[in-house]
Amino acid sequence: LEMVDDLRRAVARAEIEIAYQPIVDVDSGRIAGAEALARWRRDGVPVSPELFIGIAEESGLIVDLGESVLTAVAADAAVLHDQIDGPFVMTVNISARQLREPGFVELVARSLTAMNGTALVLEITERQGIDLDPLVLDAMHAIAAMGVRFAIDDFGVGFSSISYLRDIPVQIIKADGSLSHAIDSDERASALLRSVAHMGRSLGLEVVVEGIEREAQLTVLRDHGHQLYAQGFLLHRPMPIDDLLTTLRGDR
Ligand code: G
Ligand code: G
Ligand code: MN
Ligand code: NA
Repeated sequence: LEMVDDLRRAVARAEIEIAYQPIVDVDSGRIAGAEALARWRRDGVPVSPELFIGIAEESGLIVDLGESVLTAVAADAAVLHDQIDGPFVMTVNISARQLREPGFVELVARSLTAMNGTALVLEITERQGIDLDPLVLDAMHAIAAMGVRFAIDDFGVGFSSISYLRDIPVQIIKADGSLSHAIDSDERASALLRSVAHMGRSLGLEVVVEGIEREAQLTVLRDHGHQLYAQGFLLHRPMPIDDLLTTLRGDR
């Protein structure tokens, strides 16, 4: 059987699971939020997200998969809001395709209400480029008007990232892991990341640095002098919601 058929069935049966990777405020060391990452086990065997998200995008299934992810995240966020003190931000990856769906703005509105006070960020990647036609921009502005923020994911590896910052309502940059890879060993790498962080700051954006795997990389971020957020295997691996709740209880 084709993988896309199995994936379609898994989405219909709500078998897509969510792993949450905490996002840490570098200065305080505290968890500020988490990124929701879709996970699929096909006959018990985990399928690489790169693979099944790619298949979902090519087949159009990403619309139903994305709805299933947002709905599941909203339910988890409501539980989190009841059990954990203080503000918390859930970030969810979306595909540009979803922004063209007539029902998407309404889906986001419903999900936000269900989240019960937890903040929502939608990550869009510039990897394949986003066509910024009026349909997409109108949807983004309608969603932004609800208080949902947008993040540019994989920032720095695409081809039109800087013009996006001018043209779309974005409040957060997620610096791609390839930018942080050598910041603890290579002066050019750390200068480049510093420049991205300064640019974000001068545009009034929050900056999340991805791919932090070593203490020495975190030290570079701490020495940066401005508020940054970090995400990476050194800090926390993606985890099930129950583990996230346990981790947050220890963190607050
Ligand atoms: O979980 P992992 O880091 O392997 O994710 C691989 C890729 O899949 C990343 O680019 C991530 O943004 C993407 N991804 C994970 N979950 C989702 C999702 O729910 N929707 C979309 N559109 N992309 C996702
Ligand atoms: O494209 P996006 O940024 O959404 O991808 C998120 C993916 O990055 C997730 O699949 C997650 O598992 C992965 N990831 C998170 N932290 C690290 C890290 O420190 N190193 C590497 N190599 N991957 C990471
Ligand atoms: Mn992401
Ligand atoms: Na990224």
